[in-house]
Amino acid sequence: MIEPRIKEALKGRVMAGEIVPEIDGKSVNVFGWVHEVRDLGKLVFVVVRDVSGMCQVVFRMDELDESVRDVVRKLSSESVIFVKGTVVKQPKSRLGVELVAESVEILGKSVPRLEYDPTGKVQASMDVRLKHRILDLRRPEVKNVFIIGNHVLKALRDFFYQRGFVEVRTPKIIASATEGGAELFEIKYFDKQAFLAQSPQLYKEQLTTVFEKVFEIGPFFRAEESHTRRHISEFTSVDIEQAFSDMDDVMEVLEEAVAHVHRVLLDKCGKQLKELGVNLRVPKTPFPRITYDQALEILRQEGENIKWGEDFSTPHLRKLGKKFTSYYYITHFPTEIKPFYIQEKAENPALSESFDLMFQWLELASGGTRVSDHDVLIRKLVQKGLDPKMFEDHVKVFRYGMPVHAGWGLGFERFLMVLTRRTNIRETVLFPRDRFRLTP
Ligand code: AMO
Repeated sequence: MIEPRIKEALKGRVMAGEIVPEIDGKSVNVFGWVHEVRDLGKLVFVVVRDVSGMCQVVFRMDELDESVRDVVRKLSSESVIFVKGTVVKQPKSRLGVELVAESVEILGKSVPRLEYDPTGKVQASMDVRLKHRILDLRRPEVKNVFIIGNHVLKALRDFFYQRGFVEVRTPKIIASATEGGAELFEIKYFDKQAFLAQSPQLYKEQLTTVFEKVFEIGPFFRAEESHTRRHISEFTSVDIEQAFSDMDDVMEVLEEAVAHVHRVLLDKCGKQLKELGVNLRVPKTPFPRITYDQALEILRQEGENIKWGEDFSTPHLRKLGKKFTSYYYITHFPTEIKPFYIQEKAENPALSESFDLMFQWLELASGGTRVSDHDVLIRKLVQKGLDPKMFEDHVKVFRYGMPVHAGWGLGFERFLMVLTRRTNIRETVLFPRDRFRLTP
């Protein structure tokens, strides 16, 4: 229960970000966290932070009751407080306005000394930041990444709904691997062995026979041994799959979705982008497309010695990224390096109807036209050394009428990295999980 007195006061709550010179003279109630205290003796300045932003509160100690002064002296960083006061225009101060306090109450006490400084004044390593993640998240620029992420998710959903996609949720506990066995988390499922899903791949394909166009935004799991700035063990995949479509159709959906997200962010997140120092521009569609062969040729001209059929390494992609400075597609990878569910090119089965969406050097999404023929699927499973019997629940769907279909999976965190210009994927996850991190 909230005390009736506080409940009443909350009705008159004004957000810190709404304390502007234009409301000079107004009596307001502010609720938030103590971001910073500067004690100048007769004047005590307290920066109060809430979800909307920050405001500066000034306590003119000489004019306040002893009981209020007592509380002011006890204020510690990150305590939750309720301040009553009057808005006063203050051209000299940074925000041009102050809240002259009449009273203050501590509603949630914080320890006198925090293990981590959420003002961001003290530089901290990524490890230290993640160890104290909840305090780190309170830093405005850190929080901004997630406010933007929130708008990205909504923009994507709106885009898919508008295009007639049905949102689906597929199992995260599964019986066999879909994206190769190496990166699979094994779990105990009662008396059986089970795995955490790496992607919704097989389910989303099957569901095109019900809903034609499906999308899913959900958590997926990869036992990533590689400890890099772009790999995490639990990531969010944005997946689509659509019937009666090939790779060109879904590449159009992907680039338009990406452009739509940029437009929405420019409209809704100007403040957050500015605070992060991001100058976002809507990318022109269609995005440039180069084939695997063309990319190989470019790299060879740069002196790289890559055999046809090899996947590109990070140094290779970094070289390509110097030439392609925004979004672009690499298409038609060798069949050998793509999963069993990707369709081969009819006129050259060594190449596949596949694509990756890149931003400079970073792979953001991959997708393609899928195998839709039952016998081809069996052949491809066998060629990859997989036992079709293990995939019977999937394979049988191909005996019940499977249309030509295509789709892609976009790594949400990597996309958010690009949109917010972060260089480490961990900055885009509230509580990241990686090879060495399982808490907090
Ligand atoms: P893929 O394995 O390429 O394709 O994954 C798709 C996208 O998901 C993101 N991603 C990751 N992000 C962070 N950490 C990871 N460990 C991680 N692994 C993958 C990447 C990647 O481009 N089923 C196919 C997609 C499809 O064809 O529809 C798939 O999973 O951004």
